[in-house]
Amino acid sequence: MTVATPTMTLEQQKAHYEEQGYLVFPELLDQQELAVLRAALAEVLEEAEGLTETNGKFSVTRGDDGRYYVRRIFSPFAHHQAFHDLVFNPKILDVVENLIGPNIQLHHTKLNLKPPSSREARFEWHQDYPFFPHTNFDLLAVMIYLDESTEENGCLTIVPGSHNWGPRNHLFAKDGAFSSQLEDKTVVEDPSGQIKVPVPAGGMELHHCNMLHSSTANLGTKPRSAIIIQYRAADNVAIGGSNAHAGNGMMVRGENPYRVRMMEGVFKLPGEISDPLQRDG
Ligand SMILES: O=C(O)CCC(=O)C(=O)O
Repeated sequence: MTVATPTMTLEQQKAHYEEQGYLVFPELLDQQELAVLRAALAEVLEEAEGLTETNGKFSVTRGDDGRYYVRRIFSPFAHHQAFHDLVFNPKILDVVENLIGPNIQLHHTKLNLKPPSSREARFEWHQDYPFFPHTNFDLLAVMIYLDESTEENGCLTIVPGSHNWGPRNHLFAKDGAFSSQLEDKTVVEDPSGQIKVPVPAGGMELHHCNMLHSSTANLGTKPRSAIIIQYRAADNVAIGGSNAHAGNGMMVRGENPYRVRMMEGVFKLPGEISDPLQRDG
């Protein structure tokens, strides 16, 4: 795994992102910043106590032990000041600006939780772009880890360089029973091109919208929580998928150019996906 550190120049970070489609910053947040986010998570989760069904704020799943667990908080940005402020954290935006330019908008936020005893809290191989196609590919996911993510508790697996293969067709799950997945799985059959990306608590991984990625269920005993922030260049306009998220289209840095940058191509649109968990990749 290549790890981006403060010793990697901005040029090197950009070159690595363009070639490999991802970057990792194992120590992005300090202990104080991490503690604030973890306290915010605990506070928001208090509201989900006793919940047995998914609602507009929480996606709930039943664990192997029969208990109910939250597996996703939708739009955490709107539910706690600490998550709101994280979206504007200059340490994140400096990295993002170097990759997609000075004018940056929020697309959406989500907070994925992998409770130890849930085989369902996994993600099949997918790319993000097909879930919310845009007029260009300057769209990326920033994952900020609130717990250490390891191979045991379901860290990300990626195919470095796969973002250069362009968007692939997906079979979109229409309800909670299945996870959306790639139509042609042969592209992820060869494990030699895949790497696991463990990240310490407080670290950041980011990946291009066409990066092929997946993650297993949590097979360990420790939870794995990560907040995901999707940013896009301000001249990258959504052309499909679900975009009705809190803060969608909000400028987080720079100025709105009120201009659209279009790419040529033919892309499958996701259509209507009723399950909110499946809608956002
Ligand atoms: O949380 C993970 O391990 C992967 C998340 C992901 O790919 C997604 O939410 O689209």
